[in-house]
Amino acid sequence: MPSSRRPASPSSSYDTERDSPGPNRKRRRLRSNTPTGSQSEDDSSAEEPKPLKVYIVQAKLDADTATELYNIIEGFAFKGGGSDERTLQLQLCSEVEDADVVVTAVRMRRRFERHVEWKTAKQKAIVTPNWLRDSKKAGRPLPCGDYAALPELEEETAENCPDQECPGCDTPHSPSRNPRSPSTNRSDPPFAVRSSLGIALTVKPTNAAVFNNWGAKYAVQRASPLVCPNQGLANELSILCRDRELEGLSKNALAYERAIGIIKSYPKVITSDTFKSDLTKLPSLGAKTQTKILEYIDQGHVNEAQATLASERYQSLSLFTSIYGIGPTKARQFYGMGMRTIADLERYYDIPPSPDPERPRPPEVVTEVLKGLDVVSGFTPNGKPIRDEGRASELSVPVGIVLKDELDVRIPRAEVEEMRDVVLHELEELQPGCVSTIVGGYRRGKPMSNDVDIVISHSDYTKGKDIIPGLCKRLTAQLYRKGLVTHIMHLSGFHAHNALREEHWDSLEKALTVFKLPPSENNPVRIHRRVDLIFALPESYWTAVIGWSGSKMFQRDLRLWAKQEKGMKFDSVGLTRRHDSKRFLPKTEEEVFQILGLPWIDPTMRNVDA
Ligand code: 8GT
Ligand code: MN
Repeated sequence: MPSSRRPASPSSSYDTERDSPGPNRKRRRLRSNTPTGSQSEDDSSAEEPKPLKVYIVQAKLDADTATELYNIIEGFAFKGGGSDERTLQLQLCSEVEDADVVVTAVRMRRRFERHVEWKTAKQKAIVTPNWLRDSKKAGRPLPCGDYAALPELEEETAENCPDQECPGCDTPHSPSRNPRSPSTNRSDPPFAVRSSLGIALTVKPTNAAVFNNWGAKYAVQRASPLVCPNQGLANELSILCRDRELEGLSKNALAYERAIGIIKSYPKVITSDTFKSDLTKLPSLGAKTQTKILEYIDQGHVNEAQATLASERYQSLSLFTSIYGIGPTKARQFYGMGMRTIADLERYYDIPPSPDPERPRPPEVVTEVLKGLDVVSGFTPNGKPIRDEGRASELSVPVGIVLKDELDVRIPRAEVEEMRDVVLHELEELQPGCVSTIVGGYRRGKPMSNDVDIVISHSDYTKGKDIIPGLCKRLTAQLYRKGLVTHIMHLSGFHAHNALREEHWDSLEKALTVFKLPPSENNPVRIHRRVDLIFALPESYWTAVIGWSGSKMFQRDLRLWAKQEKGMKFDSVGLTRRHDSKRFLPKTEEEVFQILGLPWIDPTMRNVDA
């Protein structure tokens, strides 16, 4: 709303929240004490009622039923919230482990076990499709026990049924092992639309017409939700994609990435009919990929993906590359030397093993082992950067190995926001008036992130040009002195913008760090997390936000689209016309799309990667 805009016109360029209501803004200020003017989606979760997480077992569902069920979930994610506390809030999961409720048409244990491990099944409510249909009719989640799909799990299903604790509902069963916060106090902004994940979108939602563009050539023309109706197929193909990456076959990997992108934006369940009528017409789906899709339609998995998953080589290479500092080439070298497990790597680097070989090192042991390693933090003990450019301070492989278990733990949204608040608090001390947006997977709606990415700039368009250079290093040094940043993996200086330079991600100032929140009453033990801080001049802010919001494939196609269709160059630093190097200075995120002649795609629909 206009009254909450910052007065000067340069700063208003940061204000994606021009539609944002006063109360939200106040809350945000209180929380971060920093003008996070551009943070648009992240405020929602603190007071959001959590949606019910639903996983659909596709086996035995015909295409119409599957589409019907996905539509129910989509419908209730979109329309959920508001002041109606009876509303059903649903969220589709791609992994059964993440779900509260599993919907299936399979009624026999033996058959069901082919799709979900029994151990996992016992911890969920396993219901028939009618639970979803009837809950939809009732406008609230009905007791799962009445809809148990498997006679063996009737009791568990009743017991594991999450209670949405909506005061208006007369839910016959309680108490719940999964208490959820009531939604009574929440007054949603009238414009707020929910993404398919139940996360409030305060940026403009993607226009409905874009959802029909699934046949378009570039991913930036299509809407790609985080979880799609053909997620199982996308996951299978992503195993093959990963395999090609690990083997250094980047061209083949890219072909799979493109196929996955198409599947991510295809809105119906793929069956032999829809495959024939729709997908065979797409030139970007090669014959090999088509065969794999047919295999999936036929048997619910892709043979080669399953064989790859089971192969020792794939397992070791995936494991090795999950360590920070090890890429596919190094991983293949280790494999060639006969190494297969993390224990092999630990012996090679002389790292003391975990006290309990069955479990990861506890946090205090991690800290102890790190102390014993020759760690290059990137800073002197006084907190002075050792070198300007990243290389010298890059994290060594042994540190990556020791941190692996902790860095593998995914970060829930609330903790992402907590880290953002801590970083911004320090930044405000150092330099008032900064603006920021949490980007990366968080901004695309991922419930759990692998790391935290924050793009930072200054609200004063003119003074920002002088304020931003060097600020990255100053902030990182301060965070390091305070023990919040424990390691620096990369700290890059500011480069002048070189409009036509190719082959680089970007030349923004950034610090790729390992971060640890201070202990709190509720969380006395904290673990290491990855945090990337990216600093952009005011004129680069929106391209940086788009660039770092991902997903990777969305970015790739954005660059390709700009180059091939518009004669422009897009990267996180800016938008330039190729023939005369004219630079555009977009003042909003939407303007970047407009300049590029693209429909607006909101961040939750940029999940082109599986
Ligand atoms: P995740 O962190 O939950 O795994 O998911 P993510 O947030 O999508 O992945 P990320 O690896 O943290 O990268 C965030 C986005 O930043 C990527 O989608 C990519 O498009 C963009 N990006 C840049 N520059 C760089 C860079 O130098 N390194 C990386 N890793 N990503 C970059 O614009
Ligand atoms: Mn990230």
